[in-house]
Amino acid sequence: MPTIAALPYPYKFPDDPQVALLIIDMQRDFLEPGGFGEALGNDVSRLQAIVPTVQRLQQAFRDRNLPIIQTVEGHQPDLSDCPAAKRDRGRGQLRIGDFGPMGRILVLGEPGNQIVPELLPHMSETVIRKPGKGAFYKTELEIILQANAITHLIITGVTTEVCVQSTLREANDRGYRCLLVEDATESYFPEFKQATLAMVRSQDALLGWTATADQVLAGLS
Ligand code: TIU
Repeated sequence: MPTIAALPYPYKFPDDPQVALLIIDMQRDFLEPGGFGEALGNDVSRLQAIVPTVQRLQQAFRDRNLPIIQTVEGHQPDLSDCPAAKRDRGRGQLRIGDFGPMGRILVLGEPGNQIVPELLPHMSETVIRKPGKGAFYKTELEIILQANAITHLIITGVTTEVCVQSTLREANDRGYRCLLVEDATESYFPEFKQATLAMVRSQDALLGWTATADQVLAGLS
């Protein structure tokens, strides 16, 4: 049985691997200046560092013909799927739907809403567009996972304590076994990333497992 040397104990998946790579919101809005992340007052530069690591995992899954699902956080141009409570939040100059340096902030199809060039999906790969932080909320993700008999999720992306953790918790409640890749996720706040990793694997993997990308790659091959 394939096994990844994870914390708090080894992560095993079935002999016929029903494992998918989930890449959360690696979009320009969060990784580049001028997007939603910066509009919220964050220094976005630290998120760039994980791109090569996510890319290595993406290539490994492609090489093995294993499923890869990416998500993008964004709203319809008329903002009909953006609750007032989300749009109103914060005290910055730019809000969701406003025109910024990369087009309208957090609106689907705008330049800032594109996945970073290094991680662009192939035509055959799934991209889930989501209006919330969790990737299961008002999306087709669960139907796609069920249709492909996927039971195990290797989770990467940004930001660790917001969309990544929301998605991991949603997935765990739905019965998926989640492993969060330590060096393929990042936060604007290093301490929040560390806290998330600790809480995911606490209580003997109550929410999930964590491992490095190298450990995941060693377990896959
Ligand atoms: N602000 C922040 O840290 N994150 C988000 O708003 N969305 C995601 O995490 N993708």
